[in-house]
Amino acid sequence: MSRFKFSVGPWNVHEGADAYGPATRETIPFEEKIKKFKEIGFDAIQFHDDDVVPNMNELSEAEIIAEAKKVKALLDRYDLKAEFVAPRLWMDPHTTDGGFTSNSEEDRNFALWRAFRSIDIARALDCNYIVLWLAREGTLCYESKSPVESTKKLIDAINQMLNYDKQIKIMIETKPNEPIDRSVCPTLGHAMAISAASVDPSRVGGLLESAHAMLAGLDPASEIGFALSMGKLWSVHLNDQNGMKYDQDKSFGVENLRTAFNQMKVLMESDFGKNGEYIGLDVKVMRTEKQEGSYKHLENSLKIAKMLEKKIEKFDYDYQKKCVAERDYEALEMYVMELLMQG
Ligand code: XLS
Ligand code: MG
Repeated sequence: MSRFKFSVGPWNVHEGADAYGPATRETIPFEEKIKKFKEIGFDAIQFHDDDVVPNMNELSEAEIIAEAKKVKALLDRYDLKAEFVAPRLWMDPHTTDGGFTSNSEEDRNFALWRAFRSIDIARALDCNYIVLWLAREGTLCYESKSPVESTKKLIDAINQMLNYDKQIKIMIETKPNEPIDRSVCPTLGHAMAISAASVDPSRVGGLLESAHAMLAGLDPASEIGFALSMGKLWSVHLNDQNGMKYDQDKSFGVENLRTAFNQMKVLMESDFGKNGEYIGLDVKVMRTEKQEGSYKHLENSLKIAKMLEKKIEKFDYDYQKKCVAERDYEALEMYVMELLMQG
């Protein structure tokens, strides 16, 4: 048993296509994924707006809500909650040059329309959290947008969302690059500043994805700790990453075990989850995996998170204090390594 509740998104089970090659596995129907997530031990589902209502651009606002209610009934059937809804602003022809910070006013309005619909969908799923992964909010050609104006446009869009619905809370999922070259909001420090500049800072927080912090050259445990210190870490996407290259979404802990240990440790020390927060996984199975292995990375990541939780329960804080008092950090480091390597 874990002290944490865990969440996952339907996109975490995918067909294996990448930028250089086609799918390697069959598509698994939505309901089958949901059923399997429950069996594996997840408590909640993360959604993009069009995971819930696939053809939403063609539907009226009332039709979108009606469709979302069908998904709510499906979740109820499997005793699962919705953790958040995120507008998928990077896939649409309207947002080729970004959404909230696009140079086109028409496209900015479309992005806001999708953000408002995401709020409606979240409400229909009985959930108050919106995630903004700001995939294309930044530049490909640096001189095409002003960093000052882009930041103001982003804050303005967030304010409009906060005013649209007084209950919703927005989590900014930061990432420094990919698909964009330079992001407007690359780290949780930026997210906290945007929160402070918004009309209601108490409703704007952050979501840290381990791989995204590593892509910014930062330690994910420190990013988590920074937002926790402000009471603004409302979710995490645990996964792993081999260095500063393309976003890999590897299973949690498989590349950087000590870093994974320290992410779990800071979450446990801060009693993360006490306000109902979930530990989210945002992992992808390898492209080489066969159809029957489509969920292995989720099972493995959950197992690793829970094994680390057990390790941290054994962490000897008295010994840590003694090492700190004697400034014997070599001894402390070796203690951590032994703890990690012992069976
Ligand atoms: C992509 C993001 C995405 C978000 C949800 O890198 O992690 O999967 O978590 O929009
Ligand atoms: Mg993510």
